[in-house]
Parts: sequence; structure tokens; C-alpha cells
Amino acid sequence: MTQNLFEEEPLAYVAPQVIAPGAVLLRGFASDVGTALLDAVTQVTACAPLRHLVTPGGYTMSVAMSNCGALGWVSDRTGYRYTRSDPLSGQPWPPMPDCFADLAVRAATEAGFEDFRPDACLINRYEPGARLSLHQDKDEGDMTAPIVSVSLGLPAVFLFGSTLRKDRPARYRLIHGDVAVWGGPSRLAYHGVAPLAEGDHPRLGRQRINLTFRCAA
Ligand code: MD3
Ligand code: FE
Repeated sequence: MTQNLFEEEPLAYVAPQVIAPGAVLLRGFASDVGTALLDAVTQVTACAPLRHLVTPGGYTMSVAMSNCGALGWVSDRTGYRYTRSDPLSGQPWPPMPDCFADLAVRAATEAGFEDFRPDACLINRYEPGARLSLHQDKDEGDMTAPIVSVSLGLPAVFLFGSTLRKDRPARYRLIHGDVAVWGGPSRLAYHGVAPLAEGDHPRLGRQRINLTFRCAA
């Protein structure tokens, strides 16, 4: 009998898994396009480098971020917001690669959200120890649109709570190729990412990349 000793080996996509009203996990949905997505991440971040943003409270984030699409999410001492240009260069954010938009639209459709047309893609890079504390995504202009997230590289423990901060979040291990869609009643759920464990991914080494597609305008 053959055993899969590499538990983060992506499996082929089978079916959507509803984890809460409006929250759908599509395990392995991006497995077959992982290489194309990562090549596009390299192209985007050559123009708009990954950087560690500072929060309004003055903390430097452990996750490094960049963006593509018409709008990009940024943070500094003055607050969080979406901008049309990269504050590092003053240039517009790089356009959203077709392979990004295609995947995001297909995933939203598969999860039951028709007509999803994201105008922003936030690129998050985690190295071991990096984390994202529990928060809500509420800077977007269109709260009726879902957010689509794609996990690449090292596995992460994703924390998914309710719309009340006090509720203890559920934990989901997300691996390379997993996609999740968060909309409807889950759109304002608290969520975060536990500190990334050490590891060595065949494609990305000591990194996890997460793409989140949003309707920001
Ligand atoms: C649940 N990113 O960039 S993606 C973020 O893995 C962010 O980098 C995480 O949270 C990451 O804001 C998690 C999954 C996600 C994204 C948006 C959500 C889950 C969500 C919005 C509502 C509820
Ligand atoms: Fe978030």
C-alpha cells in the first residue's frame, strides 16, 4: 500500500465544504494553477515589493504585503485604507494578472457567489513566526461581495471566529492550493492566522503566500 508521507501534498479539488453560513472551503481548488499564480506573484512583487507595513498603533506587521489591481490595501500611522497607487513608488499598483482574476471569479462562482469582480488583490507573505492577529476586514466599499483567499506554500493554521470578538475561533489547517470564500453572514467574521510553523515547501521554501481578492471600491 502506498502512503502519502507528505501531509501537505495538495489533493485534487473535490467539492465545496461549507464551514459557516456564507463561508466555503474549496480544498485543492488552486492546486493545478499554483505554479502560474506564483510566477505572477514574482512579477507583481518585482514592481511593487513586499514590505512590512506599520499599524496606526505603531507596530510593524510580521506579515509582508503588496497588492495588485486597481486598488491596494495599505496601513501607516494615519490609518488603514485602499489607495490607487503604491506609496513606495507613487505608481499605480500593478494590474491584476489574468490568472489571478480567473481563479478568483471561478472560486466565487463555485461557492455560490455569481458576478464577483474583484478590483483589489492583497498579497501576504508569511515567514516562520509571522502571524495575523484576529481582525475584521471592513475597509472595503462593497460588503455585499465576498472575499476570496488562496493559500500557497507552507501550511498555516487559520483562525475563524464569529462576528463577536469574544467567541473562541475554530481552527483550520490551510495548505498549498486551498481556496476559501467568505461572504454573506461570514463577511464580517473575526479571523486571523496563527504564527507560521517552520517548514520547507518544495516550491516556496520557508514561506507562505496568501492572496485575498476583494471588491474595495
Ligand atoms: C474571513 N489574510 O489579509 S485569508 C487579510 O491568510 C487576511 O493571509 C489571512 O485575513 C491570510 O485580511 C486570511 C482568509 C480570510 C480573508 C478574509 C476574510 C478570511 C476571512 C473575511 C471575513 C471572514
Ligand atoms: Fe483579513
